[in-house]
Amino acid sequence: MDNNNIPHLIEFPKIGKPELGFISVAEKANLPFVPKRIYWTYFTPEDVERGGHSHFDLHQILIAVSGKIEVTTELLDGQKETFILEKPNVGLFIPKMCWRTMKYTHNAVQMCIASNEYDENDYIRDYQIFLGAKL
Ligand code: T46
Repeated sequence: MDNNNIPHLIEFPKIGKPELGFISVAEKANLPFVPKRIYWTYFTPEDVERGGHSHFDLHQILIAVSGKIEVTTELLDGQKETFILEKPNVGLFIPKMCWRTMKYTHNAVQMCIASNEYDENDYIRDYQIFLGAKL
């Protein structure tokens, strides 16, 4: 299976040193797709679970630029995984047709690098419809 069909972590360069701080960079050379949108999620109460959907066509990379995010993923073949994001230089690649949920610490800021513009028609928000979908 192509690596771009399964959720996986991407480590971005971490430039700097503890005495000065760090900078991480996402650019063409280390991204699996050309981004068309970037958005960020913040101040999510700790008892709220976000996500609960899949996308027909969208690829994404989630990065906890601050705080900690627990992400669960499920592919159509039933493969389930849980990822903890808590390093600002590490992102989670989420392919299209992947069900996901996210839980956040209150200080978490989730940056999402997305392969397409926002399109509500690209969402599958019903789990049973997701399970019945064919690739
Ligand atoms: C995803 C996970 C990881 C917009 O109007 N424009 C946008 O670009 C986005 C992302 C959202 N919205 C509206 C649509 C909904 O009314 O904001 C509301 C919440 O969006 P959503 O249900 O997608 O929120 P999350 O946090 O559950 O999911 C978000 C992404 O939207 C989604 O693509 O995979 O983060």
